[in-house]
Amino acid sequence: MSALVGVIMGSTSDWETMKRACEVLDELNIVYEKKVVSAHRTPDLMFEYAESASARGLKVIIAGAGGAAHLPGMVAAKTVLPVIGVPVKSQALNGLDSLLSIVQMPGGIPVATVAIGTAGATNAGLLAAQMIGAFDPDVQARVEARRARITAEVLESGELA
Ligand code: RP5
Repeated sequence: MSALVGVIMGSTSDWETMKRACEVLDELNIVYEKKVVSAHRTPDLMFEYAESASARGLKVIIAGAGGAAHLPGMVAAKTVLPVIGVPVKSQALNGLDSLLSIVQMPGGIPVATVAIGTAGATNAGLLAAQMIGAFDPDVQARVEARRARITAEVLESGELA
């Protein structure tokens, strides 16, 4: 089966964060592809990736970047697939730069922006799964089962001795 989700990131240094999105997709048995695509180091690859994404069968793109994080917005400009932006925590400004770069898209080209860092990457994986689940009952059932498991774990751990 061809990949439904494209997970891209600006640098190999983003992988420690972005692997959380991939772990969720693995857990929910959703086929994805992962690749380093840099807006400023490999701009031609970025355009080619975004322009061909829909025809290649992708349904959602998760794009993570840090600093002047233009990758999610630029990819969103070249595809009508939903793009989820993950602000990677930067060293200089703790990811606030990444967050603002990704979230402040001018009206017309949306990027669904999640939290800074690993929590955001996890949620990006879940959000992509929920988007696919809206049209695929099997995927939706797996997302529901994951939610139920987390709820049960919290209820159990909340019973303090
Ligand atoms: C961005 O610059 C990447 O997304 C990464 O978060 C940041 C730093 O990249 P490296 O210098 O570690 O390759 O393009």
